[in-house]
Amino acid sequence: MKISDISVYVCCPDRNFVTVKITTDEGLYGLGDGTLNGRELAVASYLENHVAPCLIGKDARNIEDIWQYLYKGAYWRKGPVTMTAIGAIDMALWDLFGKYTGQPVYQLLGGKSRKGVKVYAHANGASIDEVIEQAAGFIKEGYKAVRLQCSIPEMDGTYGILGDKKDYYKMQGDRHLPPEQPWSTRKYLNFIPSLFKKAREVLGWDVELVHDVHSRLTPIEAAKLCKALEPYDLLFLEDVMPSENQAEFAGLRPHSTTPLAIGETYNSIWDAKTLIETNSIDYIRCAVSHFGGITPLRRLADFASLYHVKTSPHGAPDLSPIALMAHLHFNYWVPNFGIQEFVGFGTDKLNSVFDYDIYVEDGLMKTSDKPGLGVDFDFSSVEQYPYKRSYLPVSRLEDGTLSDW
Ligand code: GCO
Ligand code: MG
Repeated sequence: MKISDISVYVCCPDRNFVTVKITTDEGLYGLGDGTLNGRELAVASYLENHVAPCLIGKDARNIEDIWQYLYKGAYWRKGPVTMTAIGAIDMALWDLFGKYTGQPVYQLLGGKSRKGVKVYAHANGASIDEVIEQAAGFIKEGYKAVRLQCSIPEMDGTYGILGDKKDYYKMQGDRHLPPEQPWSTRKYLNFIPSLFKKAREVLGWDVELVHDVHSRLTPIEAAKLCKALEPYDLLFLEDVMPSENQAEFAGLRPHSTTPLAIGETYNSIWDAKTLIETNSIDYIRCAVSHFGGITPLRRLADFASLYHVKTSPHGAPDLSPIALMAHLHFNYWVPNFGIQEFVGFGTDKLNSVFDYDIYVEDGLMKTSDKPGLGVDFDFSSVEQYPYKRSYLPVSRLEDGTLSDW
């Protein structure tokens, strides 16, 4: 089964997505997600100009060798652009191998370890009442876990809830440049415990609650928040501070039993190694696309399992349904699975472009037994919904200083 063509498709059915199609001489094709929010064309170019030419003629079944070839063979290792490109190729190869063998990918990984994949939904709102009302709706639908994000009073903008504003592009203005949002750590820290206090009062204690800090705190502020939220028993607190300095996380642990999650921006096991082996985190959130594919994610999960760290892959709307399907297969199998982030089924436009086989039943995500990843793509969407430049927002403190995302 030799690779005969690799094509890259960039389209924008309400958001930009980069899709890789690997075709073989037997006429089969596999799909991979190469979307890197705000830097989509860099990955597309890396794939088209630097990766595709090297892979034509290679045996598509040699997934591991192709991964090593693209990682070790490039000399310039790691980095989000490189690893997202490798991730897209790796996903497409697993999809292909599934189609070639007639097996769903979870079966090739070692089979199902569970009935379904537990997910957490997103409740986002402009006020505490709005957030809690949304969360209550999810619980009624059967969800067992919900992430709560709320706008901070007296702070313009919508911290943590931008992704759900459907006119995402409008916020970026006519020139499509990064929107700017104000940030005040003091206002945030003064407010956020009251969200969780009210949530427990109204929603009770059965539901698992999550919150994402988006790396905005210093170590001492992070310790303060972990302690303040401890009474509300979170499943985890995500990205409580930036992690370039992995060693800093160990210092947080003695302050609080609030579990910690991190990893959505990581693209190599080296980004997580110290955090894991010093028992500094509880959940590792690396994504199949940005981490270089299913192949390295397996190695990460096995390593994490030695330290009781569970997986919780990133599942924001800027990962395409191809990555979502890859996560679903991975999560069905991975022994130390924790929970999957899930933001819902996307807009009508998105669903007209991607045909993906998932459903959620009693808070568990499931798929049927289609070979490969169980996802297809409308290749004409590139003309119908062409790429639109887009950026994540930028944060500034109230005095104008640029702050962490
Ligand atoms: C999450 C993420 C997203 C990211 C986005 C960046 O946990 O879902 O933090 O909100 O900001 O995926 O591209
Ligand atoms: Mg996050």
